[in-house]
Amino acid sequence: MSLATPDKNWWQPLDKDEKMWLKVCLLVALGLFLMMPLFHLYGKQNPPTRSYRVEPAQYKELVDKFIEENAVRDEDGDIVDMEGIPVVEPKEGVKDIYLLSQKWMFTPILKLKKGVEYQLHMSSLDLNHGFSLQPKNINFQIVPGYDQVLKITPRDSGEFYIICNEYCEIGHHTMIGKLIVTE
Ligand SMILES: [Cu+2]
Repeated sequence: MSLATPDKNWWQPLDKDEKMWLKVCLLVALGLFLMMPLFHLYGKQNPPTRSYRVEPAQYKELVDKFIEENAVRDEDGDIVDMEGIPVVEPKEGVKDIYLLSQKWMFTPILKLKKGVEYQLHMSSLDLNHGFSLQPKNINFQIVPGYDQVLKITPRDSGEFYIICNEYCEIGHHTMIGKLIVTE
């Protein structure tokens, strides 16, 4: 009956029920709006608050240096011949740790200690990538040209997978990294 004229003058002053529902909607909207600043102040998962402009090549140098200084073995267990993805265990006192994403891998495999606070640097060499830590509910965007620093303290030990959740061309579905947390 969309062609029929409404049988009431709907633009006349609102009746009691309508006013009540409008107030309910307004309160819900305000509540959701306030969640944003509250999550920022009290939430456990917040976006990086530090980010810097960085040239991809420059960032690659930082990652290479970090790997060189801290690598323990590659993913196949080789200690000397590091052809695979290196496993990096930050030395005692090293707070700044680096993760590089590029088509279609994450380097290195980070081996962290439970309960230790780190500054995780993330950037990309080529396209936008995603950092989704499984099976945890952590999800960030990795953008080329920016070094985004995330303060993290692992609370659980085990092996976790990093999945790229930003489509990055043909090999996107194979882009999986690993993060190890030891006791
Ligand atoms: Cu990707």
